[in-house]
Amino acid sequence: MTSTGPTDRPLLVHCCMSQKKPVLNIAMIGYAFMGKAHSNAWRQVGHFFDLPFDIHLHTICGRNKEATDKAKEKLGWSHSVYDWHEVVNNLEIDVIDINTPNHTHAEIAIASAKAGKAILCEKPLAKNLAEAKSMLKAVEDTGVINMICHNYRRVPAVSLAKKLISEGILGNRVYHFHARYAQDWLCDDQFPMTWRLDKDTAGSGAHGDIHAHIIDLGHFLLGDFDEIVASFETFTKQRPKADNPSQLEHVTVDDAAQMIGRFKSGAMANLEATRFAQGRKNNIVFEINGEKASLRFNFEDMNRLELFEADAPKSNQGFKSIIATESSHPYSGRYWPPGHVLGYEHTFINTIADFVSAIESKQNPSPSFADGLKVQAVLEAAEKSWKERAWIKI
Ligand code: SOE
Repeated sequence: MTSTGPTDRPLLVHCCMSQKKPVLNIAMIGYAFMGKAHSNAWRQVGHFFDLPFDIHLHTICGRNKEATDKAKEKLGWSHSVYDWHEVVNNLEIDVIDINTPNHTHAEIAIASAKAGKAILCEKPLAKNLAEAKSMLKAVEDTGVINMICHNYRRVPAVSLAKKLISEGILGNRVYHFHARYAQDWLCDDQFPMTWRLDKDTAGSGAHGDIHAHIIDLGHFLLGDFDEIVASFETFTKQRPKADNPSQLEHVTVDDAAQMIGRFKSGAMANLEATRFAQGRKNNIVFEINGEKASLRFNFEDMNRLELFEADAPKSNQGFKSIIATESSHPYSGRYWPPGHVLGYEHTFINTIADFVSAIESKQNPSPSFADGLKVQAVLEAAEKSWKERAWIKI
């Protein structure tokens, strides 16, 4: 018996009573940090969400045979291949999950779209705006389901902030969005060169890697930016070569980025991303100040959302701390009873759960490639601003 698969291609469905749901065959390209996080999410998602498909970790793909074969065993994939064209051209594969260095996103995503695959792509969407536009055109021309993995939207406390904002908790006017994404893994000037420090492979440094996340959170929580001005810095200009530490190589991307500006709503924006904040391992903080309330989030305490309401009685007014683990809070009820806190890995499980639901409903999830393009437009406007030392309209 055959039926149409999740991406409307013929799918051989084994007729046996135990298999009540069609199988969604996943191929993942890349096996490093994000490959590990995504593999865990693909393995776990069906344990916590009622999905319309059985998820099969079909094939993992990487250029290094030994490392890819090891990742296949360790991360729970059925097959391993060493050329991404094999999974894109494999008719059994329904989904391509792209976790590769930024310069390969466009070529792989465009080929995957033409092959009719649903696509999940790590951020940033591309190296630059032109590539991002070509990716969006490819998925729009082919109609495949597409998503960019801005996983921090699906921290339950962040999704709760979005829900409260949508319900009007901030009042009619929002005054400030203040956000910072700070890491410290490059403070050691002997840390060797990697692809993330080379403009040809990464496109940019902290800017596209982590500024992208808080730009997306700005879009998610408060809407589009109107105009911005930005500045960048590369604190360590040269680093030891990974394969020959006695030789130095030029760092061709930013170590830190700053951006101020306005949202179309009129709210003021103040963002900063850095890889040089000693002690900040993966610290995302934002505070939103509105007419009626303020919201504050700190990823180092990711289950908590702080809320100040101006109309609360003066006698007990103050920031209250909401632990976003109630079943009524976004995603939280899928896991454990209240108070049993969640972690970084759950943001990927939540993201992939919504991606799989989108494949069934054939309705693009958010953030889609169109949202990823909006981030890319802000990233590029910021680089233009710094180059011209000028304010730029988005
Ligand atoms: C490196 O900065 C990195 O792995 C980012 O690329 C991820 O998006 C972030 O979640 C953790 O840090």
